Amino acid sequence: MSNESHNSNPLPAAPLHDRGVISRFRKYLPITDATPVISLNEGSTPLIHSPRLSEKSGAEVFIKYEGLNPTCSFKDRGMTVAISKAVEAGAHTVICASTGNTSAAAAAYAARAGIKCAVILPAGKIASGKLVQAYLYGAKVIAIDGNFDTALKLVRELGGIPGIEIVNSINPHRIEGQKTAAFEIVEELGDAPDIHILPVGNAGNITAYWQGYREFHTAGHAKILPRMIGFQAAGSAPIFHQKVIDDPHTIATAIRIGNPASWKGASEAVSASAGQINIVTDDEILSAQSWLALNEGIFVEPASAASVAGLFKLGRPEAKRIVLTVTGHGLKDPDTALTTGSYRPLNVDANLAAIRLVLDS
Ligand code: AN7
Repeated sequence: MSNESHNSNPLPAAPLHDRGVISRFRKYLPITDATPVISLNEGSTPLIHSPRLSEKSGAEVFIKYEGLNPTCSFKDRGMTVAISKAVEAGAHTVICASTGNTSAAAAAYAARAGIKCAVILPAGKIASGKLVQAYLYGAKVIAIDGNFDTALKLVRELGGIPGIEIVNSINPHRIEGQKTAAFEIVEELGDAPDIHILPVGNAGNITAYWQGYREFHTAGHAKILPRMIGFQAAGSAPIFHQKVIDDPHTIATAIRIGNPASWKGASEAVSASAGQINIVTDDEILSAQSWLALNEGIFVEPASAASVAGLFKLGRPEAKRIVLTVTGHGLKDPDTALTTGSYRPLNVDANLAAIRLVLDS
């Protein structure tokens, strides 16, 4: 076949092997010619207009659907940078504490890089979809009798060992990668939104988005800066209460964190942007999760639904455009939905008449 036969293809000739956030935003990232790019084509997630949330809130509402990253959470954006830099530095092993999604992303990118990965997790508190990812990607899965905060403390102590790199968000390369979500939003909307809402756990993501928005503002790509509004689960809300929570609890296990590593970054984002840290209850989270699936066809995990519950709590805030980040896919945690909802199939006889009866009811 001659080359001419492809001339009708309208797509630009981007190299097929080079489409992740590092290649797209290289000049804003700590990447040099010496950095091997470890990527799974993360990023470029859909920014989905939500007619029903727009109607309810009186603003144009868009959902940044981060569950459509390669490991089904926003963590992939930071992990491509953190693992690439770890390989550049000669690491043979990466390690992280996690409530689940970070461990899935670390394990996948380590597999891709051909290095080892160990993850330290609070025993019994990891959603099944995340755990099975860590196993399949080949990580050493270490479960401790303690919460995320204890796991992170242990990981910090392991970080001094040569050849071992920590890939929690205390690693600044994680934040660098995660800020690319803000870049994508500005690219699509042509500016920043008036308000950006997202769930807050360890507070790395709110820190990263704020950094991204500021950088694109400074570069002249965005005229405005958004108010950053973060939602914590009511039982795991150290930033909201301004004190460490020793025994955090919430059904949204991803954000079951009592002493966030990026507490300072979140506080800065909130005060510099005239934003806020607020809380939503587990009941509000669960009903927002099913509301979003039912009304917009978007299934997210409980922690991600904190954004939606948060917008409901804000009501009709002063804003023309609002972006909500939903951080992880609903299939990460099918068990919570199945055990808290009252879902069961309608069992009928295997004949048309019986099925028609159900359809008509
Ligand atoms: C779906 O995986 O902390 O405020 O160890 O998985 O940046 O911590 C996960 C956090 C929100 C909170 N939504 O983000 C981990 C972990 C989902 C998450 C958060 C997490 P940060």
